[in-house]
Amino acid sequence: MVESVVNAPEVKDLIRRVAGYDQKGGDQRLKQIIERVVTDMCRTIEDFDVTPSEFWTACGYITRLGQAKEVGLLVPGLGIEHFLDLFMDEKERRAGLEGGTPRTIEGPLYITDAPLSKGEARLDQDADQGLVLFMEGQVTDTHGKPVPGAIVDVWHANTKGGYSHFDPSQSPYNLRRRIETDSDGRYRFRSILPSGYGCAPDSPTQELLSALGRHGQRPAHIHFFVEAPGFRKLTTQVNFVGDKYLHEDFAFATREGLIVEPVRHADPAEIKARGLNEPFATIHFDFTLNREAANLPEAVVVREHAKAA
Ligand code: MBD
Ligand code: FE
Repeated sequence: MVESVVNAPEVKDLIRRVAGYDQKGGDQRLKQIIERVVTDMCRTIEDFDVTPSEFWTACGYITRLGQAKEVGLLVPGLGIEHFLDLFMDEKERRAGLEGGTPRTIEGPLYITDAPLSKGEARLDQDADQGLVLFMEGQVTDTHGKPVPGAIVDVWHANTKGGYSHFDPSQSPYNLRRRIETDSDGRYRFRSILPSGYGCAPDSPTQELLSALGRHGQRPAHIHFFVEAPGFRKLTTQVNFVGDKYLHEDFAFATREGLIVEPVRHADPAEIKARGLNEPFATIHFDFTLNREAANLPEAVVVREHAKAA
């Protein structure tokens, strides 16, 4: 091709009108972003000689993705949710912020308003064969000072990799709790060790991943939001040493500082002391929160969440 079609004056003018530049009303920043996105789309079509049939195949795919409510699943699969973390990290660094527990992606399976309790909670309501887990730790500031009254909002999958609400076989709020830290900033909970999540084989998300030669598996993980007045909200997860997918996460969420080793306890006296009759695991994990400051980028992410009915 002699000249770029996208660069032709007629196309430039088309995209400027698409973005509403010839109109008084509307949002200036949105106009700029739409102009960029549409231009980049046209460039992709031109550079790869995308045929109309290929283009409409992609449109059909996006429609199915939305109908399956999987936009929030493909976004981490494409690494974009992890990129948002990297971008936020860099903006914080440029603003002089350092330290604190690393953030990592929220993912698409959070539910608001999980039961709230003080100091401790039991997360597992439904019968499951998972290894009993006791997890505890302390929330502190970057100087090690405890943060009492912080809310540790925790959610994770069952041993089949399913999350309550999204998996109708589980009871509402199973494996989801909010725990307020005690006067020493401590939280503790009893649950079961989760299994990793895998995209459903017949899902639109897996369809694209497979076309890229990729799997749709996550290592086992436990999600957290940690919030306290005067501190930056932390969104994070922990993963477990030795997990097959630890460094093969389809959502790219594994980070240094977030990998824990559950300690297995098989001593009969310890088992008895916990009121159990089988081995169990413990995890100690402390959260370090950064203080809020006016010059920092907004840490609270506004995002649509499901609410259990
Ligand atoms: C999950 O459990 C998850 O955390 C992400 C990011 C994607 C799919 C399932
Ligand atoms: Fe998850």
